Amino acid sequence: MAMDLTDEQEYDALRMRQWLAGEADARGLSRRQLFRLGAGAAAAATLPAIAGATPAHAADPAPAGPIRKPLPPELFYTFGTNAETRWEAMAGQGYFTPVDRFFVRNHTSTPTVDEHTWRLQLFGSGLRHGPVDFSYRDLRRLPSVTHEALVECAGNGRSFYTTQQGQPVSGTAWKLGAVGAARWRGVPLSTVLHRAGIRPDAVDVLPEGLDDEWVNAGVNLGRVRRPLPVAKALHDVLLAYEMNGAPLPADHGFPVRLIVPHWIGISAIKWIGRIEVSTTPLFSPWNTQFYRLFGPGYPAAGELIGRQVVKSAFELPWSATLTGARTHVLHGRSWSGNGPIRHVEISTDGGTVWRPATKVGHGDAWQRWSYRWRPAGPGSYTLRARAVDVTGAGQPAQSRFNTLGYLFDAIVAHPVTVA
Ligand SMILES: Nc1nc2c(c(=O)[nH]1)N[C@H]1C(S)=C(S)[C@@H](COP(=O)(O)O)O[C@H]1N2
Ligand SMILES: [Mo]
Repeated sequence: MAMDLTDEQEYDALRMRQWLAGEADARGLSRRQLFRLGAGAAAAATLPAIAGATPAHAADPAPAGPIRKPLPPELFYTFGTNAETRWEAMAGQGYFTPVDRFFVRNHTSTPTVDEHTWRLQLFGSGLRHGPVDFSYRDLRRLPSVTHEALVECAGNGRSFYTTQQGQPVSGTAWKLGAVGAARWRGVPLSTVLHRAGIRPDAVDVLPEGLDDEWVNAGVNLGRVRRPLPVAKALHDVLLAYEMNGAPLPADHGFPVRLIVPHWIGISAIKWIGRIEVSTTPLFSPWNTQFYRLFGPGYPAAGELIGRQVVKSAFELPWSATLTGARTHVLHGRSWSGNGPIRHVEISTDGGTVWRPATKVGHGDAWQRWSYRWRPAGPGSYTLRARAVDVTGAGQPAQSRFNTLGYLFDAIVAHPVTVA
């Protein structure tokens, strides 16, 4: 009977019913967006022009210096306001992704926020005694917890829709490097919501960033914000102020960001400034127009994305050259939004023979592995890795197409030359 609103499918179905029953609060949506959502109009009408595997969001003009940290080309591919980790830069690293190579996904640019004047403002119909503020010092004084968690963009792997499956999609043409693992320390969002006097009948929270408003295809969509069901917000979400043992870097949300374990990167609002707490469902373009699955076989209004899918990557350049037909130890990582990885298999012959990789250590964020490979001789090869998670979810040969290219989970064919 009780719905599991940490399950994004149930959450979305409920919200859609509430929407159609006129129970939703639609501030922040234009009348055109409302019309499209309510009428379930053809999803294609809401999409930016199909841009194919373009190197950046077609609609995003890149302002000068959107990212603060250095982006050396041996560590990153850069795409306008975004920077992707090169997987070869993870070779020889430990479990966590060092900040100097952690991917950055900015809608606009990294803002400068002064932690002395910063306030986290909570407000809305879901609070018992009206609006409440927390300073950085207030948060630092509350009991803290540490989570090992990934941040991964929902569009990670998007370019393979085009290069492997021949399907044009729009959005940043990431390979597999829009993901990173870190130790995040901060205050559970539940602690702050309870201190702020959250009402038992609150249903949604809407965290919002302090970065600039985002203009997409000439429409100002306002500040980056995406609702979370109260069930998830009270479950395992963190108001994080530390990343890998140091204060959050500017590009990753200083002074405070959300960490929403297992859910897509857009949930993890950086530079958080305000949280609306509401007794009526909330919507924003980030859960109506973007970060939904549109396309053949999906509902006209699209399907909400919550969790990430299963992926695997080799810690090798794209494409790689290995010297000598001798034994090479290949390293890589696999991960899933459903929980731990059960096993990983490797194919070096185009996907015919699969052999188990050896798991290396364990942790809550991802699974490291290694595989000894002795190529038969010099020549061209494709390496493949596929993982299965604790729920039995694996990696298919083909990923199910959606127009915005989210949730690519298929096995990736990694080109390698043995010289
Ligand atoms: N305020 C704000 N939060 C944000 C974003 C943003 O542009 N502004 N980008 C989101 C997206 S789409 C992703 S994938 C992650 C990326 O986190 P990172 O840049 O720390 O890797 O942040 C999310 N949080
Ligand atoms: Mo993202």
